[in-house]
Amino acid sequence: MKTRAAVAFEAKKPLEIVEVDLEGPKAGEVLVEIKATGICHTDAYTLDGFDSEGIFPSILGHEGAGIIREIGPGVTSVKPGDHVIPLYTPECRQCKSCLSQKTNLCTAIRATQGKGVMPDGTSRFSYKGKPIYHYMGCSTFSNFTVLPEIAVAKIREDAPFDKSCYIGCGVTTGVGAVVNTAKVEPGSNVVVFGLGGIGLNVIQGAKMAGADKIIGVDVNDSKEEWGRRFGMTDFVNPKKITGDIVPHLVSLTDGGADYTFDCTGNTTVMRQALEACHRGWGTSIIIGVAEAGKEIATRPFQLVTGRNWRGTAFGGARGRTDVPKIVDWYMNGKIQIDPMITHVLKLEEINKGFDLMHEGKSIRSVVVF
Ligand code: NAD
Ligand code: AHE
Ligand code: ZN
Repeated sequence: MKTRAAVAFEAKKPLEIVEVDLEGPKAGEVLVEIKATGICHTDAYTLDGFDSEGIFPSILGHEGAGIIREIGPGVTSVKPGDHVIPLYTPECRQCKSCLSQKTNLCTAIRATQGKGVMPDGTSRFSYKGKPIYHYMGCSTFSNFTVLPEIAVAKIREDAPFDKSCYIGCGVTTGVGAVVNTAKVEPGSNVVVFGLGGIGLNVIQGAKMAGADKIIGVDVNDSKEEWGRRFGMTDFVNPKKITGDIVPHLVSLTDGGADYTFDCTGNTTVMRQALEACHRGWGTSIIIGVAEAGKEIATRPFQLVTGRNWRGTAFGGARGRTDVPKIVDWYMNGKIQIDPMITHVLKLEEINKGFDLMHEGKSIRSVVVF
């Protein structure tokens, strides 16, 4: 079939809207009509050439929601008409990682996913006879896409696509980092670095978990109002304080934070986030994705004296199990999504979504098909 898609033909070039060819689902795969997709900073990072796994030409996008239109042989867990959220972190429930119950990082199809192909080693997308690569196993910047059955979460049908798509990455990543990875306890002091599409969800997760102080850090002053809207109690712009940010945060938190979260992808910030943790127990969670080649550093003494450095992908969520529950949280009013979707765009306007993100003018832009 033919489908409209925004194709990343080359790094650092705007996406081009073209009609691509899409092969139908093979065994264990499903065809999904994408109804809406968010634009996450990770898409921009890959488009900008910072992703060591970035492959071109490809169809980016990993934060979508849509409807199953066709299933391949052997598919049993979903059927045409089901509403689903594509999962860049699938859940096969059979691999060593899934069975361990210690991680959400299913390994069933990770190797082929990183190479931009389906589990059989081939792409379903092509343009003018040449393959176009998949991205993060999702490629939601296409009106139709093919996914392995283990990489879709079936969700309730009354959830609006233009909001639920954000659960495909940003919401689950931010809220999940708090509840699944850090397991923030009531009364905790929390510091969130980077108040964008992920950081604001960390804030709303921390508020939901009963955190006491929730300090937001951002270089963009306009983010203060955003943070306060979701439960932030204090705001720090590192450019506006005198002296180093770490002692400033340590004094604001009576000796250091119980939990800090990096939602910037900046390795200097990651170090600050660790060092702003309380001696003896503070835990810093890395969410941000750093550019290829970047490394983190700190004095080992920071860890010897009891600070913990951890990371999280997709908020530690097991997609097929946890995503439908997060959709329920949204539908029941336990978490907010609507105010964070600042821009709704047509596919033809998708490059504007990237510009708004780089200019710090959006929280989440959503493309509706
Ligand atoms: P975003 O662009 O919406 O937000 C980033 C925010 O960080 C902005 O408000 C920006 O002003 C702020 N910022 C930038 N540099 C800063 C600095 N030096 N100090 C303080 N604040 C700074 O991006 P997003 O969509 O929220 O994504 C945030 C990061 O999370 C990205 O690196 C993205 O790739 C990553 N991410 C990771 C996962 C995961 O599973 N681990 C999932 C989604 C996104
Ligand atoms: N491809 C990059 C790594 C990018 C990365 O860490 N991605 C996160 C999700 S970001 C979503 O917005 C993730 O899921 N990581 C775990 C995994 O298996 O990719 C690189 O450095 O090569
Ligand atoms: Zn993302």
